[in-house]
Amino acid sequence: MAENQNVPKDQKYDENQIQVLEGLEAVRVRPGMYIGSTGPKGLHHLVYEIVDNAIDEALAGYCTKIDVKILEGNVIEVSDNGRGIPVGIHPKEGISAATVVYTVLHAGGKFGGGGYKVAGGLHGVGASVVNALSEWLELTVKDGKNIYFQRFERGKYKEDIKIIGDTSETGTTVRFKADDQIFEETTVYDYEVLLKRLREQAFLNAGVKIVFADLRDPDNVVEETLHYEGGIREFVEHIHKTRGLEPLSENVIYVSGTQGDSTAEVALQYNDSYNEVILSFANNIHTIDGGSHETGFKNALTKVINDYGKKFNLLKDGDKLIGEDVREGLTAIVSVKLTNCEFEGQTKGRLGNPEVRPFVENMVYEKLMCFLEENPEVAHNIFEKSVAAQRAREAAKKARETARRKSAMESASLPGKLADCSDKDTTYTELYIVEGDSAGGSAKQGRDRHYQAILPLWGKMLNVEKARIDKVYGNEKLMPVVTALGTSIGEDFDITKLRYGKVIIMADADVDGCHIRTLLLTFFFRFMRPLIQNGNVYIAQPPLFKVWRGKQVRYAFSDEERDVYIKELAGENGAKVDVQRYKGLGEMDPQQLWETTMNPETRTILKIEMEDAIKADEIFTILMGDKVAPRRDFIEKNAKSVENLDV
Ligand code: TSJ
Repeated sequence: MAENQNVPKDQKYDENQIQVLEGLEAVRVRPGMYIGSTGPKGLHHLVYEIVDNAIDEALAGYCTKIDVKILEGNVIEVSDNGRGIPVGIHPKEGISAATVVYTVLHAGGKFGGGGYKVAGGLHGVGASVVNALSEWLELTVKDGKNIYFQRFERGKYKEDIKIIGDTSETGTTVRFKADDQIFEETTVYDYEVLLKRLREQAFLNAGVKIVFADLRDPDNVVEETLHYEGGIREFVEHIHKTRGLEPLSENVIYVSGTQGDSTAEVALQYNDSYNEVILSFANNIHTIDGGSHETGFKNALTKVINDYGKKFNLLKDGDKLIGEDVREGLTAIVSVKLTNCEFEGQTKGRLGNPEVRPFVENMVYEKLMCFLEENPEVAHNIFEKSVAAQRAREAAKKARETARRKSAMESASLPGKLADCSDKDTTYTELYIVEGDSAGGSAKQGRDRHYQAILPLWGKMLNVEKARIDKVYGNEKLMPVVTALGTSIGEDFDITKLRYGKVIIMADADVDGCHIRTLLLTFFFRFMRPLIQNGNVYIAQPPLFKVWRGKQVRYAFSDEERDVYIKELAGENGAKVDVQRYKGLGEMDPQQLWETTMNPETRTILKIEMEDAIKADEIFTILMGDKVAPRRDFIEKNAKSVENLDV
């Protein structure tokens, strides 16, 4: 091949090529360092990374539409009608700038003088990382004159970028296939996961139009246009609508401001629930653990409602609303865009930048105060709601004190049904929360009583959705969990009092089990959040099948695994293999339960992350709320997982 690009033209080029290949090789050796994981999360991250670049072009004002397609074979295609990645020779690298973007680490969007002010990319790793982790990637650029094309395989290219036709259009198209050598678990995309994130991006970048299509099944093509001129205002409306929550005012309140190159915007609205939903973003990245922008917003909201109350003599002297009071039933989106974001914490989920707190705090205080003064009716509603929350808080305090007195009288007795463990060291003690008496019985007999405690759950489900925290104190299903854990809840929560290092929810794989998991996770999320943030909560993974031939036994956790074991045990001559499907934990004897689900040497347990808890909380709101339409939508969408749910 005359134009083989791996044949050096000069010394400088040769050095560059070696560096490039070493760079991308590093990505393939440690993909987790660049995209977090090589599981489904990392796989979906590839798409975000590419789409973010197209969104940057849209935000720069050069592109009006972004197409995202899942093609047959889980190939992703992202195209925009922007200017097209520059194809000219990069002065430093000596090759086309577009090629640089795909082969040099951290080159995305930042090359040349025309870089963007606000760097995109989830962690800004860029297109080269996607390229390195793709079995193949094809780039097409249209510059209004020519169509350019280049193909890469696992980050390497044989041919330079070349003209393959002419055009009067402009834009960039990328097609790639994730490498199954890297993404060993799966290279199959989840439509709903991508949809959720693309929709979020469309809300966060008002006016950007994303057309998302799933073309994998020709008989069932799905397409959705995500285009919100109202931006994060519509995000708030969307949350209320999909969760079946009734807004308390007609319009979403919206405030925004700029400081230097930074911008901040906040949209908020109250609803008829008692929950707080605040989603914060920095440079379009969800800051799941909040940070300075979220703190600034919360401080401003508390101050503005208190000051409004004082100013208009609505608040009695010395009375004060606290943050929890003013956030009851609030849905808010906080979005900041900065030239330089510092993400902190173990999972980089918190915005650090200290200067952002006063910026957001002052902006929100001033603009929200103006709004409240101009809209006294809305202001009064918010104020009344906050005062009602304050009263409920007082009532909860009384209930708490009663509960405390009671537990003191009962010498802090543990729940009667708890089968406690004998050891106390939380580095290895575990509490299994088990639904169902028969499963509870097996678990008690099967456990290692030195470090495993069993708490069977009984009693009626509390509708946490419509209950404030004071109701929890009287609930017969949840109180034993609270007492067994020893931490108390809400404001009183104290992780140092936690009696077990791991809290493991063990429930059946059916609808009731799903219900109880959702209830408990929602409960932990709302009333014991640090327990989840600290990584103490787990879900047990009982097997779905027992496959055996004589004395040879295998346990399978999926249909696929079951089939593999059947083949394996049947051997060459296809001997008879028995299969039992476990309908519930109760069908396993204590020894089986120990072997498959409880023995730390052989079991799998799933650690709950904040995202899982947030999802459970959303599902819970939908399932328990009193609106029918969102519940029906949810069940229709999730028909497979909640087949027999009877509502
Ligand atoms: F990142 C990527 F390469 F994967 C990618 C980039 C993927 C997709 C679907 C689109 C894009 C992209 C990049 N769309 N538009 C652009 N624009 C530029 O790279 C660009 C164009 C012109 C100028 C200029 O200063 O003239 C500057 C830039 C950064």
